[in-house]
Amino acid sequence: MSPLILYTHPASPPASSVKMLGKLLGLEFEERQVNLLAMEHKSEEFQKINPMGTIPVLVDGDFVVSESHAILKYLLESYATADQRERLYPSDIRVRSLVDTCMFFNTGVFFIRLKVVALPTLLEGLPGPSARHLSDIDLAYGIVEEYLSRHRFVAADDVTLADLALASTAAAMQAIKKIDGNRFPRCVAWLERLEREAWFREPHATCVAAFTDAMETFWTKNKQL
Ligand SMILES: N[C@@H](CCC(=O)N[C@@H](CS)C(=O)NCC(=O)O)C(=O)O
Repeated sequence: MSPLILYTHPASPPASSVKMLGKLLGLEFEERQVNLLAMEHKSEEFQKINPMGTIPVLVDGDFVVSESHAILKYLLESYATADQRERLYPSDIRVRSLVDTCMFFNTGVFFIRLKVVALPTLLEGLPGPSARHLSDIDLAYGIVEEYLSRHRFVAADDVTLADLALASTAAAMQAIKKIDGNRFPRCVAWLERLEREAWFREPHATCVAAFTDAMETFWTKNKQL
């Protein structure tokens, strides 16, 4: 069997969610680091692999899939046991719809609130988040808090793919705006609960350290421009 190739970056939350699932399922990835600062993801060569010019991208033999949420589902359907599949992406259509709701929220709203700060910081000299960025992030934490008021995890009482996606974003987001435990106590408790899981810890720690370092380094540099 050819190795699973993952185009990735250490500071990428969506790539981190894929690595978490890899750990949960016992999969090994051959990692290919993409230099975002050198705009490698927009090169002709990379865009042949992923026309969106984003990471992560998974290559499984002659099949290529991009978009972390699609990758999570692909890996689960292809490599998980029936029990793992049922737990992480339940077949009950209503539970599954809640998982999808959270994943679409992550891709369309939550992660975007991180990306609109991160990319201009790295590439356009943004010296720090604006008041609007910060209030938008708080609004998004409020939505996650509401999801967590309904279940122990974001979409169900057990971990699902939605937790991998949202928690990867939330963890890196702490570098931009910490979760206020008085306003969003369930969010804080949820992240702490996940941090106790071995499959979560290593990808989480690597991503948070790299993302925090990149933001702080560039904000310092950009303030001097
Ligand atoms: N919704 C996508 C987001 C992917 C994404 O935006 N990744 C970032 C790195 S964390 C990226 O490649 N940014 C480059 C760009 O958008 O130009 C996913 O979950 O895969």
